[in-house]
Amino acid sequence: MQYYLGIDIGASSGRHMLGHMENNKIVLEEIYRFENKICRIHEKDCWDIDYLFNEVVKGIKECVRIGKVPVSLSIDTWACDFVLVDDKGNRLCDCVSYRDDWVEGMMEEAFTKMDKRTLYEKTGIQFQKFNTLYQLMALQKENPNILKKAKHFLMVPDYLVYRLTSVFTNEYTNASTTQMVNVHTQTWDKEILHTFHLPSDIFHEFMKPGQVIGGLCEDIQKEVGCNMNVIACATHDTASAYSVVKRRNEAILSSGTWSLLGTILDKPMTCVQAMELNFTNEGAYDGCYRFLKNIMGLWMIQEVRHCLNDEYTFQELVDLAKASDCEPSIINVNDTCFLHPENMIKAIQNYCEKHHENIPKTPGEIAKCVYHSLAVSYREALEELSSLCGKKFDTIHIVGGGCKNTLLNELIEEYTKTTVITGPDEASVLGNIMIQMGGK
Ligand code: LFR
Repeated sequence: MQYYLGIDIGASSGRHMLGHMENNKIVLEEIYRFENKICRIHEKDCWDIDYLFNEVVKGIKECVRIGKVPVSLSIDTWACDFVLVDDKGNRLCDCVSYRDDWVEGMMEEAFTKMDKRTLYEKTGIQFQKFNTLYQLMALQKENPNILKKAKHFLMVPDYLVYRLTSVFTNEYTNASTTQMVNVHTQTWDKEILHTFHLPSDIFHEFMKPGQVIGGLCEDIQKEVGCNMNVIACATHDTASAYSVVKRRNEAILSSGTWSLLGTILDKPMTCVQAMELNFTNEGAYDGCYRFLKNIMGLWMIQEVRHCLNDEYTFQELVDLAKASDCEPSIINVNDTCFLHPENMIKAIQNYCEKHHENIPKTPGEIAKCVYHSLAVSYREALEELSSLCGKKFDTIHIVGGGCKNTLLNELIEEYTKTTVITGPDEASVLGNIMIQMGGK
């Protein structure tokens, strides 16, 4: 039996899943799961990258322990975040999370160096205040020496791969989200790097999904007790998730901590309208483009749940929302006040007060407000997608953990007047494994 190990790390958890072929179908088996969360490190909201690496290794060991040694592994994670490494392979900075506010004001400053239109025409990337480019500007301001010492710029999966293999590489789909990659040539944009005083030699030539990066380095081989190939999948989780939808011309919603609503295009769309609606053209696993919009997503309800001391399960929150008979208050989930509020419930209530909506109070009312508002934001994004692509979408294909939320699926059908197709829920890890298997 040939096993392939997909390691998928999201903002709230990571998982190791083994995949193998059985009767022409990929069978997945969960081997190991671990928690992930934003931690306060050196007064910033960060990912504990050393902890994540240790968990990666623990999960590999678990495969060995149960006697299912994979032929290869690949890692996918969220995008935009990075670390810098020096010539000896030492990490020079913390892995700051895209939710930290160190990027405040950077995007506006960027436009004084390169105008917004040029940046969009070149990269096709949406304007989010946490794009890697703006994070690098924040770092430059705070501690310019770090960039001077840096020899390697690595996105989160690139860094984990480096720790496993000793190979420095940048994988294309994740790099495409940095807003420093030319969308037309699919290479680092030299003019952007130059304009923003970024040393071009720290950015490596791209690995494309499917390429073998190398074997495990000796130390890791000793620790886990075997060797295997490390392969570049589409290391951006959304790119791996989108890769499982084989039908073209469909609206796709990758539903997890973020909701990513869009479609696959053969050519990037960088017109003024696409820029104004803030659609992004991110790299897809096969060289095409994921033309999509970021929507705040299930982060909203995850944070509501934390504010309620994790007393309710997600299903209980769904049930309470269903049972609530109030008119749902509708909020703009994409308002930046929801990106990382101290208290999500207060943020929702303040927003409602400011916008003359009824203030939801009970857990059921709050959950109802979130689910209805998400569905409304999907409707808006779908309408924008239709107008940009010049066609109507009759179905939305929902992949990722969020597709198991039947209430949300019903609301999406109701608000968007489309048919919802769901699954797989483990889309990122399945995409990851399919790419390792050679795109089966
Ligand atoms: C989803 C995701 C999105 C990206 C966001 C931040 O997990 O990767 O695609 O915009 O996280 O990196």
